[in-house]
Amino acid sequence: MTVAVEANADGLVGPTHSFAGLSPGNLASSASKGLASNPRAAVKEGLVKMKLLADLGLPQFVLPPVARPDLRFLRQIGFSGSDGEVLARAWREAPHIAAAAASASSMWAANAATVTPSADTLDGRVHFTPANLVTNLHRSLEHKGVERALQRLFPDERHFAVHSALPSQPHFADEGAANHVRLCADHGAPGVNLLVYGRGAYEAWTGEYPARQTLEASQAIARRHGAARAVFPRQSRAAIAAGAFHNDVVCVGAKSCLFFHARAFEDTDQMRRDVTQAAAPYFEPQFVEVAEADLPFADAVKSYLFNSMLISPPGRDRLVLIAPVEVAETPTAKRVVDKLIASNSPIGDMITVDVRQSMRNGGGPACLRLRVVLTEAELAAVNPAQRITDAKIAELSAWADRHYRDQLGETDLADPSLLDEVRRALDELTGLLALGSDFYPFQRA
Ligand code: SUG
Repeated sequence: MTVAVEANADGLVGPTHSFAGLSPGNLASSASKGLASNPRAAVKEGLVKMKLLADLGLPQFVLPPVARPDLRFLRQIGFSGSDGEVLARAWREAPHIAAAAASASSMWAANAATVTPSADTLDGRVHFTPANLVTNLHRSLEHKGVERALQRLFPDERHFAVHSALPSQPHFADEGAANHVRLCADHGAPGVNLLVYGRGAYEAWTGEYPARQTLEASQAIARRHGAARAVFPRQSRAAIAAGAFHNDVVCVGAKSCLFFHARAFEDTDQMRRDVTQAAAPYFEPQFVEVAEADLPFADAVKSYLFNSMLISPPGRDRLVLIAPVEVAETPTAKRVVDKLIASNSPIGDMITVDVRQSMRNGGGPACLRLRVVLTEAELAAVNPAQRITDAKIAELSAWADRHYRDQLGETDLADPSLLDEVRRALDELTGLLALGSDFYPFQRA
């Protein structure tokens, strides 16, 4: 068996981080609509989490934000003139669209792509498909920039295959790794890939909130990645109706452990059978199911317990939850974790992180990271300038202090000087992360 490790690439929060209420069915996003955000605090919360993971011994990388506001998109829909004029007209005539064009939503790297590690692919490379995120306008604007960012981070085609997104239309609605869990005995050993979907492309969807992933999208990804041992469980309709817009809001897995709420899947028994069967020659899955009586579904969504990262740090024999502080503040969720730690479950510890700025938009610790299992040779081929070290954290914090505002309301988003501020910040970032001086569209113009 090849030895491999779990690495994470977190989305760096962009300077336009805001609360625009852009995601129906994401209860936190709707509840925060109109609040003033704090981009500087947001980017720092993310950096603290990245440093924690690096200190725990997991290779940690950072993904640059996509450039916002998206001037190309605004021009595509008919706004013209200088960049300043385009923005001013868009905010005046179509504020909802202007807000979408300004969103810093590429920070949620779990939606950047679906990743299949080399142990599970036909050609022995790590495969990435950027998510088309077609369900929400603001998110549908991310995938081209994300593809470019992934090419920079994983540049060596002998090890990595960075695909383009699936066709951008509702039949192939795809939200990336937020709907993917990989189970295995060891990271380098053959894994079972759960690709969780919300609806079929050809069925009528009558839910109040959108189901963001189709079965057809998940199947297409498994096919193009040459992914072995793929299973396709269905997310429960009730979970989507109650605010679980991605499966990673109610389920997380690591190694052979799948930790999930009893209401996460449409047919839990079927999911258990399919996963057990696919894993059969290699390992026995450990299902840690949390009952409604122990954790009401609303508390699961409020606390984001299942949006914890579940990691296996070197030197620890049980898994560790990297949970949002909201878990410690939600008595039912806290009790569930205390019980798991005290018993001899696969989960042996919890460390909480404060990512409240992201949480207010429905993004917990697991949303902020793209998990990538890498062998030693693959790890050596990743862009080293994007690796998180203490020095990189210090550089990025100082950079954020120089460029980020500590308050951003809707009127600030329309402020023409914000565009210049953002461009200065991103231009400097391309140097800090060795992305090249033509990385962003505004640098190529
Ligand atoms: O797609 N929120 C994101 C949160 C993504 C969370 N990711 C995972 N669960 N993996 C979304 O709904 C809100 C932006 C706003 O309302 O301004 C937003 O896009």
